[in-house]
Amino acid sequence: MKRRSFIKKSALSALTIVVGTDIVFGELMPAGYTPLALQDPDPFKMFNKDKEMVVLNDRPWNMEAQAHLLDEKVTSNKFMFIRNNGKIPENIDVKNWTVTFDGESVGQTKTYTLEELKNKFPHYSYQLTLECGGNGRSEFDPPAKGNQWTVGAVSCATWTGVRLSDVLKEVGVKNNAVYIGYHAADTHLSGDPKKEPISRGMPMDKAMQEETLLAFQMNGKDIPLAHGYPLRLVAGGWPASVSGKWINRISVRNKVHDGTKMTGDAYRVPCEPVAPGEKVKDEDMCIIESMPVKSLITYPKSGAMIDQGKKLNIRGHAWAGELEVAKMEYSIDYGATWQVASVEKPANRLAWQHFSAAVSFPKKGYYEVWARATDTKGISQPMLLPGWNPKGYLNNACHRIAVKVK
Ligand SMILES: Nc1nc2c(c(=O)[nH]1)N[C@H]1C(S)=C(S)[C@@H](COP(=O)(O)O)O[C@H]1N2
Ligand SMILES: [Mo]
Repeated sequence: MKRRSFIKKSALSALTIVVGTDIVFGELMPAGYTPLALQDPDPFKMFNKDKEMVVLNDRPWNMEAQAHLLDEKVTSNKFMFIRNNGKIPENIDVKNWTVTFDGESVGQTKTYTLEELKNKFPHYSYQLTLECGGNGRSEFDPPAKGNQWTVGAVSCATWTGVRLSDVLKEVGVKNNAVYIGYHAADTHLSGDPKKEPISRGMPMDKAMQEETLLAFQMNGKDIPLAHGYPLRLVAGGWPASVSGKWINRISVRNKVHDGTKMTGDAYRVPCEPVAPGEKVKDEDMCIIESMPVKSLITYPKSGAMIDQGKKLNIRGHAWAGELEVAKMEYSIDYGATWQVASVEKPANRLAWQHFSAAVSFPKKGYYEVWARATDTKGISQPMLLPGWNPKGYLNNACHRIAVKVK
């Protein structure tokens, strides 16, 4: 008779920890068998996310918040959206993590360990707004391919690290430097080691801004794995795709970086407005830089009820890419008239700003509260959709919540 082999005791106790409870009959589990609990991992547990986060894709992992989950002034990990283009790196050896500076326009090619970076350069902390270029994509018509983000692919956490500019000054940058391009440790879904899931970058002047960090902490702790542990670029106010996670190489380029997702329709929009669905020539596409003015009502949750005669206190955040938000307004009549809301100064440049208002309603019934931010150049959010583009980027339409007065 063929003997069945069973799982080893040590392996069983490790499994128990992962599953989070006793595995009854665990000693009868065949050796080499993967319990279903591990075959289908719980992303909320795995990434330490709130149960109300919404999973848009599991290959790669993409997850967004709902507006009311983003009510905190500084976003905690539990509510931070995840946008991955490839597979999250595994078995990170933080002691031996290095980042190499190279490229046509680097003064000298140089490699730093994480410890060297931390010890050599001063540390800075900033609250930085990171919004995926595709946030709001789900509303475009004709629809755009890609994750159907609604409103929740935005965050503003506190990031701590060294200034990219300090490191670039030490390695040296030639006069003909135009762009930096990042390379990272995540792997392509195809498994092909030669393919990078994403390798984007930024022009030198953005790279040299004092708020552009090579960060090793988020909200005062090690960066969570899904958000780029142990080292990520953070460039607030620009599409978050510029903020490379799991960074291990930065190239100083003598031309616009041409890595994966720098060309074609990726993170590029028509330089001039086009009709919805129109084909756009490659040379008429421009790389997205500063993100447009936008806001989000984070309290109350859409569907709120209030008694007649009472005021409804609303609040939320507003941001404007490289600019500041100068004015915040709300409307309860579908944009026919607008009332001013109060808006705070940002904690630092490129941090989102908090707004609030006490809203009165004339009588019982159904209302919508629409919020609209205006930046320091006088540009306001569009009430409904902004210009269409092939990949559905930059939807900064006014956020809206439903309210019933009873
Ligand atoms: N290495 C690497 N960096 C990356 C990505 C990625 O897939 N791999 N995704 C980018 C995109 S498109 C976005 S919107 C942000 C998302 O950051 P988050 O997952 O920490 O919220 O990371 C950017 N940095
Ligand atoms: Mo993104």
